[in-house]
Amino acid sequence: AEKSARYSSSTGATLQSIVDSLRSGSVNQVMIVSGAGVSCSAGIPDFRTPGSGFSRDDLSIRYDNLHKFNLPYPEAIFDVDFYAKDPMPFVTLAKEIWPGVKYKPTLTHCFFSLLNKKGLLQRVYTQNIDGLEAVAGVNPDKLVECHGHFRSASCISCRSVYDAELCKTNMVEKGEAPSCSVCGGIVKPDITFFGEVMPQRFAQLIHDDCASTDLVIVLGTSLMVAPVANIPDWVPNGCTRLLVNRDVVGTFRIDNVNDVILQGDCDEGVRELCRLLGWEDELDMIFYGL
Ligand code: CNA
Repeated sequence: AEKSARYSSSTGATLQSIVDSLRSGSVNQVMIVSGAGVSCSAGIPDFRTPGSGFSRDDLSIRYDNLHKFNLPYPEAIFDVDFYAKDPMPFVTLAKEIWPGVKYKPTLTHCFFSLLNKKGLLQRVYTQNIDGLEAVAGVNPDKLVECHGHFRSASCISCRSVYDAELCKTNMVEKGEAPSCSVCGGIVKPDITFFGEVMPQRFAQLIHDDCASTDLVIVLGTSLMVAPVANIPDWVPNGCTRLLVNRDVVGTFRIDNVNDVILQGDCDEGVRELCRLLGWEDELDMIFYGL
């Protein structure tokens, strides 16, 4: 794995100042903003990393069954109009990533859980739909799954609720999208596709959370999908922002006084942070105890 390559060299926030403020308790409302990169080491590809993403060639490497679908572009798999015409690419993916079926949380998910356990977690805003935050032990009230989840399902035409267990049986065991018993439309789990409205929970919490957070940590996201991409810009002026990512993304800059950047693999960055905090053993206990 890559070593975390860069620390902020500014006169403002540093990795050490973050460690000190977490240790002293002067920072205790930590907001996490995360994306597909935090699940890569679990074996779930992200959208954009070459060689492991959702491009047609990459899909054929990762998923035996997906290459035959000829997705016109990677995001089509989460496009509601595309799904209406051809549900099979998403059904095939859903079969793979349905929470509890195949994948286990990463060290980074366990870090979220550790913050929760220590009473320092304000909220996790995740763009992921793999459910691995909850599997790692993050409390449901600390979690905002910005792009939905697999625990409920509905018809994309008339919005009637469809039994989530039945949806799972259809998709995971039979490999097909169920039809709505009310209108005959196509059903899907309540994963927010492009062109759909986000879960209300996001709007209910984001304003107050941004106003009261005292540290935002952004991990494993390209910050390219709004509105989650804008969260790091909504925190109060002077709030420290830590980025743990392979790429420098969004408005993070090495010379911003409030920004600290750990460029590289997020599991490595999280381990480094926990080592400095003296939390490494507890982190490993959660990870290896799962
Ligand atoms: P993205 O656009 O694919 O960006 C991922 C980011 O993470 C990139 O900047 C990568 O460089 C970085 N990255 C990749 N691996 C690592 C790693 N090991 N350590 C550190 N950084 C890494 O993904 P986003 O989440 O930003 O895009 C938003 C979409 C992708 C959301 O709507 C998701 O639902 C969707 N998605 C989710 C999953 C999932 O649930 N696991 C998987 C693939 C896509």
